[in-house]
Amino acid sequence: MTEQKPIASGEIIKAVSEEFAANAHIDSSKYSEMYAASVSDPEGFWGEHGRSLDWIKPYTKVKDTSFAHDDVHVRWFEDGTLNVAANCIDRHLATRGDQTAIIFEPDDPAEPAQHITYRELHRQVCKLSNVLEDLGVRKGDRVILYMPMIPEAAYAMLACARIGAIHSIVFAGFSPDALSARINGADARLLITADYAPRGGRQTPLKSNADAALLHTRDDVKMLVVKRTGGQTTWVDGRDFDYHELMLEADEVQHPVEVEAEHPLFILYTSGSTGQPKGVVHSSGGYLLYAAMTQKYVFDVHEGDVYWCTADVGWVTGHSYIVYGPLANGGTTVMFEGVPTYPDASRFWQVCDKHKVTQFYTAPTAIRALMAKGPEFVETCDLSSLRVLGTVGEPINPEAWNWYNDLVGKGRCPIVDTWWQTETGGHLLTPLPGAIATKPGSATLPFFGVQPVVLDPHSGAEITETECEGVLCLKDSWPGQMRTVYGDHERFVKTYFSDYKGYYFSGDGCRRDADGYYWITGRVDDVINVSGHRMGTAEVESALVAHAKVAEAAVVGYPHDIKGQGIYCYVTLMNGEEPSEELRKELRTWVRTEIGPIAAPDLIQWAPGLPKTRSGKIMRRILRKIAEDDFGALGDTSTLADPSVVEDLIENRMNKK
Ligand code: 6R9
Repeated sequence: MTEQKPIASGEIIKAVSEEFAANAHIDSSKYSEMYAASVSDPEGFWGEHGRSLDWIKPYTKVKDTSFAHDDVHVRWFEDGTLNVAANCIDRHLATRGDQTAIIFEPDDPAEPAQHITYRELHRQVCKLSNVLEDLGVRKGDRVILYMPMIPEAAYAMLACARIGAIHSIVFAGFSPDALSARINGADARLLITADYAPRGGRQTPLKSNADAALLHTRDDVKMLVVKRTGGQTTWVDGRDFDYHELMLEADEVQHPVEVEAEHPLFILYTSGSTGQPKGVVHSSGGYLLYAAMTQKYVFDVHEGDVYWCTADVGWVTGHSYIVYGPLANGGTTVMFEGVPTYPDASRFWQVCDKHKVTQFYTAPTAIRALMAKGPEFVETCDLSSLRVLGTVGEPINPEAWNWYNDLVGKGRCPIVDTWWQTETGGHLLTPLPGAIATKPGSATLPFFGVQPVVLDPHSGAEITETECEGVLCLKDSWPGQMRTVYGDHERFVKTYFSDYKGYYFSGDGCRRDADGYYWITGRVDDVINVSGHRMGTAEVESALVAHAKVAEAAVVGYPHDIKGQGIYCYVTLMNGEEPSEELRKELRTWVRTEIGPIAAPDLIQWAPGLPKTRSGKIMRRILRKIAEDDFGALGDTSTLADPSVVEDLIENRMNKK
C-alpha cells in the first residue's frame, strides 16, 4: 500500500510523526487498506468490527439501510441483542475492576477529585437501576436528565441503558420552558436532576427550574433529586425523591435487560434552521459500536491513557465521547464540572497536569477565548502528558489551530479536527493521528465506512472532480447514524433526505482540495451571495479573527440594493483594544487583502459580546435579523447563554447606506 501524502495542493501541512505512527493503532497504510475495505464491503467490515461488542444474541444480519426518499430506513445488526451498560461496565470487571473508569474533577479546585473504579461504577449503576425500576421505569420508557457534570449524570445514563429505558438529556443551562417542552415531547414520567449545578463559582438552581418546568407537564411526572450542594430547595412529598436516600436502601444486584440492537438508547433534542428542536433518536448496537470505534482510533487510545473531553453530557459530544465511547473501550474518562476560565484561564491546563491527561478534546470557541487571555496561562503548565489534541463543533481558524498546536501541544501532539453532528452519532470526517497529515482548519478525510460526496447545490449532481466546492452529503449509512426524529419519521425524511434525493444531507457546505481533504465552510443556510459571488461567512470571520486586534467575529448577510447581499460583521476586539473609525478601515482593508475585494465588509459593528447558545455556537439567526433591521422577528432567544448582549447589539446597530 502506498503512503498517502497530501502534496497536490501545495498547502502547509503537519506531517504525521514517524514515532507517533510506529505506536499508533492505525498508520497511513492501514488507514488506506481499512478504508478501502470498509466501503467496498460494508457488510464484511462492520460484521467483523461489530464483534468487538459483547452480544447476548449475536447478529446474523449486518446492514439494512436505504436513503431512497420513498423508503428511508437505517438498521444495523438488527437481529442481534445486547445491553449497552453491560458493554460499558460488566464486561470490563474481570480484567479491570480496579481501574479508574471516571475521574471526577469538581468545579472548585479545592474540592478533592474522585476516582471511580469500574467495580464502583458497576455498584452505583446496579443500585440506581433498581431505584429506577422501583419508581416504575420500564424498558422503552423515557427518562429526562437535567444534571450538572457530576458522576451521577453518567450513572443515570447507564442505569437507563441497563434497564432499557431511553434517556433524554436536557443541558443544565436550559430554561424551565425548554425543559418542560422536552419532558412533554418525550412523554416522560421521570426527571432526574440535582439541587444545584455549581459552575464557574456560580450555582444554577436546577431543582427550582425543574419545579417550574413541572408546572407545565402532566401531574404524574416524578423527580429524583441528587443533593449536589445541599442548598435550600422546596420539596413536594410523593413527587420528589432524594437520590441518596433511595440509593442507601437499593439492592446491589441487578441483571441487565436484553434489548434489540435497534432499541433506542437515547433521544437528544437539537435545533435546526426551522421549527421546534427535533428529538434525534440513536440506537443501542450501531451507535455504541460507532462511538467506541471512533473514540479508540481518532484519539489513538491505549491502555493506561487518561482521556478528557471537556464537553457537557447535555450535548452529543458528551454522550459519545465522555460516556459511551470511552467506557465501551474500558478506558479512563475525565468528567469536569467547571469552566475553562475559573478560577482563572489556566484551569484546563492545570487539570491536564493534575490527572496526567493524554488526550484532550475541546471546542475552538474555548481555544479562542483562552487565546485572548494571553499565553502566560498555558506557559506556566507542564502539559508533557498530552499526546493527542482534538477539536469539535465548528471550523477552527488557523490562528487558533496554531496557538493550540504550538502552546498547548508544543508542536508534538497531532490535532484531530473532528467534523460530525448530533445526527451522526460520532465522527465522520477526521484525521487519524498516526495516519493522516493535517492542515490547519481542515477536518481532512472520512472515517471508516463514511462516504462523503460533494453535490452541486443547484443541480444536486455529485461533483466528481477532486477539487470542488458544494454541499456535503453522505452516500451511504454508517452504524452511528440517527434512526429517526422521535415521533415524527416524516420530519426525519424531509429534513435530511428530501433536498438531495438518495443522499443524507448534512446542512453543511464544504470544499474538497487537490489532496481530497475536506474543509467545512459552515452551514449552507449561512452562505451569502454578494454581487453574485457565493461566500462562506466563516471565511470572512476567519480573516477577521486573523487580525491581531480581533478576538471574535460573526458575519451575516443583509439586503443590499446593489449587491443583493452585503456583508455585515460583528466584531469583538481583544481586551484593551479601542474601537475607532481608523480600525474599521484597517479591518476592511485587511479582509480585502486576505480574501479579495468581494469579501470586504460593508458594515462593521463593534460587539462587546456575541449571542451564543450555551454550547458556544454563535446564533447567526439573531445576528441576521438585527442586520436586516428586523427586530420584531428575533424569534426564540431562550436558548441564549446571555440574552443581554442582544439588546446592546440592537442599540448600536449600524446604519445601512
Ligand atoms: C458534534 C457537534 C453540528 C454542526 C455541523 C457543523 C458544525 C461540528 C465541526 C463543525 C467545522 C468541525 N461542526 N464540528 N464545523 N468543523 N470540526 O458539534 O454536533 O451540535 O449537532 O453541530 O456543527 O456545522 O453541522 P452539533
